[in-house]
Amino acid sequence: MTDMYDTIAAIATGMNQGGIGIIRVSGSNAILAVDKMFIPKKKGKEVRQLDSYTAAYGNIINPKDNSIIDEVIVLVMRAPYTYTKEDVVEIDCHGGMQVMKNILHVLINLNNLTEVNIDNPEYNDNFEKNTVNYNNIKVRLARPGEFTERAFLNGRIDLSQAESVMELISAKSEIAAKTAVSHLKGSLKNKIEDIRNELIHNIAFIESALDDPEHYSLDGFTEQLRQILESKKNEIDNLIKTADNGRMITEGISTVILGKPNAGKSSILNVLAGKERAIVTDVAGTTRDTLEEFISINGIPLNIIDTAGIRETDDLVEKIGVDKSISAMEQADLILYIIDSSVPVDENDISIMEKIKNRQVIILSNKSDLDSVVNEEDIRKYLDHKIIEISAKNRSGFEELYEELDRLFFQGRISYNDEIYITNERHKQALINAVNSINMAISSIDDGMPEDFYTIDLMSAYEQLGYIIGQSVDDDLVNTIFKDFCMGK
Ligand SMILES: Nc1nc2c(ncn2[C@@H]2O[C@H](COP(=O)(O)OP(=O)(O)OP(=O)(O)O)[C@@H](O)[C@H]2O)c(=O)[nH]1
Ligand SMILES: [Mg+2]
Repeated sequence: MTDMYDTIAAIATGMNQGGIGIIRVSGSNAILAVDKMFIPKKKGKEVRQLDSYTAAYGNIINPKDNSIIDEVIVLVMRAPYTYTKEDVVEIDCHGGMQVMKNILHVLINLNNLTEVNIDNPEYNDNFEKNTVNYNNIKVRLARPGEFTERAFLNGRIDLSQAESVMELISAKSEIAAKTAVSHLKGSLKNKIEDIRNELIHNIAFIESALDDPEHYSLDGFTEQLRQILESKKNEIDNLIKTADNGRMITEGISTVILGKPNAGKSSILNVLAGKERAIVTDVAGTTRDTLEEFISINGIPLNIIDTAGIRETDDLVEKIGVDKSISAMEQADLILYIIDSSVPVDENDISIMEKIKNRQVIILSNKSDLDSVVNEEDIRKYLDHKIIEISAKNRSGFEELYEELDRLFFQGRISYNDEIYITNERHKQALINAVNSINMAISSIDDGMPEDFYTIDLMSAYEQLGYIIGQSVDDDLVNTIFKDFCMGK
């Protein structure tokens, strides 16, 4: 990365109207660049004079015409104890978009200014500024994710931690945020490093023994190595197994509301979402298209999909809707199957129940406020999942649904404790490749192959694991990862 030494700047607080806005500047010119355009209210509070992690109050001016752009607070953080390990200055201004753009514009054009206007009365007060050499102070606009990329390239964090910054920013639920923070703190990195250390230790031992058979003996070593490899393989396999939960944590548990027309699916979505999200009418076939809503119930992230009621139909549009319902059902982690308990189970119900019997299902027997004509036996012929009586109209029975969700996903499938979750497809693939390489090494041991034969596979497992934390990854990969970040991060 040839532009690694440029000083970079960006609006860090997003492109929206807020109470305050922060412009972040990082690199060797950061302090002098902001110094050039900042007039402190108090003498001695020039940016260049500030200690690390101290702030000063004053005006940002355009040095070209001395006009005041905004009243700000600047915060100086000196290398190496900063986000990027470089000098960082943050300008804390009045959040307006135009103001932030103006400050950024001046920053990245500082180098085009010939001389600082020394006729500025503010500068005269602050005559020291005239003795500072501001030549060649260049700042350019940061690329998305470039601050975090520098934190990685400067070795402050590994790649898995850098990626978790992105996860944290986009976390849609408490549990997703917690997982991202655990990655940020290095939980995954530490785990991967432990496994890699074990591998490299054994590779080194084999290499030494082959080079120097007099001092290192490989007698009995392969049996021992085989055991170690089995145990490391299990550890990696366990990580891979968390990927499903990891995906549910970050994207939400994909939950489809399924049932025949008029069962009350959209009414239930509205209760769950706490707002009138979907149209509800007594016309069977109201919902024509799938509709998604992200909600969090007791911290459990659910991506809820309301669907068109499933029935045999000749209506072309409704048919497309029904096909979409079925395909959403096929991809779902969880199905909420809605039965209208006020009308008998019919062939539409039976066809749905047959489709979902081997899936993760909670049966909601809706309209419990009306007289029920559906017996438990009518359902039990097809499904043996939990049945909960609810009424979308009276909003009753939902507590029991929430408890069931809790039971399924916290105590059952998602045991949410200090476990590390794989939330990233790239990490999962690297883990799978590492397991494959370890498996090859194990079969070579079983086939009695010479040691130098399987060190190649062990080395490849070591490298694959290295990709997760960003060891020997190429620039293209680094660029791809950081380009999905937002500006200013
Ligand atoms: N009495 C009673 N009526 C309900 C209840 N839930 C829904 N309804 C009514 O049932 C009708 C259908 O509700 P919807 O929520 O539109 O049903 P749906 O399953 O989404 O129907 P489609 O979109 O047509 O497949 C509406 O008139 C609702 O007011 C309930 O718990 N009790
Ligand atoms: Mg509907």
